Amino acid sequence: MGILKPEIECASREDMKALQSARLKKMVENAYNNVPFYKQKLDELGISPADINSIDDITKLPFTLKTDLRDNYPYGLFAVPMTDLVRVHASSGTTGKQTVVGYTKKDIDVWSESAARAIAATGGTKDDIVHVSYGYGLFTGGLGLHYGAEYLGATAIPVSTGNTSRQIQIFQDFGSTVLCCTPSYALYLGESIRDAGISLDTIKLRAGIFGAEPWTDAMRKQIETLLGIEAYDIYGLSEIAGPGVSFDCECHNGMHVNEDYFYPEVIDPETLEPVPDGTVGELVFTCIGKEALPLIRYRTRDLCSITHEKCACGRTTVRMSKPVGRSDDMLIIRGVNVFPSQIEHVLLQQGMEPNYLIIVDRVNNLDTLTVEVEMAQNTFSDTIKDLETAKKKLEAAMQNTLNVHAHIKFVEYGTLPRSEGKAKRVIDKRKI
Ligand code: DLL
Repeated sequence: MGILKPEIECASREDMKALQSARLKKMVENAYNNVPFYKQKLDELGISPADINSIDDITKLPFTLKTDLRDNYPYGLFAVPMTDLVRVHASSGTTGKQTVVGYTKKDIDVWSESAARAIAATGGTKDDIVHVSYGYGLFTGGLGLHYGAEYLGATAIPVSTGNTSRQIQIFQDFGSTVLCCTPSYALYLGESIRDAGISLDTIKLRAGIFGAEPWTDAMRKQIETLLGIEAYDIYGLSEIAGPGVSFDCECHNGMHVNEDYFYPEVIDPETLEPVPDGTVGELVFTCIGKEALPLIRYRTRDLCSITHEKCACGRTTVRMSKPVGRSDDMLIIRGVNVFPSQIEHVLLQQGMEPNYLIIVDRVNNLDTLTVEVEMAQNTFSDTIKDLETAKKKLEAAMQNTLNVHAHIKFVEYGTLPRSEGKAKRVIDKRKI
């Protein structure tokens, strides 16, 4: 159902490999000739673009890390001059600085087509009305699905996040047929519709495309019942493109990777050696179809497995399992990526003690973030008013850096657990 580009999505393994080999060769030349960071890395390893002739040569190439993007902030890894860029996006970095990504016109096309394949896989056509409730802005969710819908010729409604009653009114009045948002927000929307006593007969939604955070099959069933739709998974990360790196088909048996643009590998995060199909390891992508940011073997930190088995839907593209965790400490709170190191950075910047505890929970299907912070030893005599002011200031600073609300709770000096080894800074109470 809904295969947008059958010549690619159902290609034989040989044809796919030939395409990937040609594209890898071209992208390595681009990276080597235009990104000093890659020239230096390849020179150090004694590799030249001429050594890369097949996709199997990819293991000769070095890995790229999120810290490499930070060290070359903001534009240092771009392979094209700024004049060729038509868009930038950004995602959370591990400290105060964001990870910046850029796109040429062709890159936007590649990404839009990738997202369009995901919408088509739900049975989507130009007759669909695609209600986009992912955030619009530096986050890739909103504009990614928006351009995907337009690429398909469907009608995009750029609703963005929040204002739940308005979202529901738009469902009813604009005739939205496909909903795109985080799975936790989809659940919240479904419950709000139920609790308001609104009949599903007044809503035309038939499918949902949910991602940007982990979710379970149990959640899928709940969302499907509450909204009367079929729910599909979509995966992506800003560094590689945004939503549409891989997507769910009607078989719901792993997400099809758009591997003609984003070549996947799974490695053992300790030895960095590739692991066989079916074994969980860290997912690594090489952008073989992009011009502006040709990342080589980018370590996503997402843990999953892949399979090359042909899917019952007819597609032959590699499928990845739902990510089962991360090989770093990144948290995803309401779809926003948060690193504990960012929180620590803000606390120190604001002159606080580096004794803190991050507590993440899910209340009424919405994530909550609380940061317990120890007051300095001499602050016990502060008035409540002073504490309230300090709390507000800290909450504003957190919001600025994290892009998500953190509830600050001051606790008395010396009350947070001290650890003799690696400090346990995060308690995640969500059961995902
Ligand atoms: O979350 C892009 C996106 C937007 C994907 C909308 C899907 C829908 P980042 O903000 O860079 O990009 O976060 C990327 O989010 O490395 C995963 O850890 C996690 N993630 C994304 N999609 C899924 C998913 C967007 N379907 C990080 N299931 C990734 C589980 C996901 N985790």
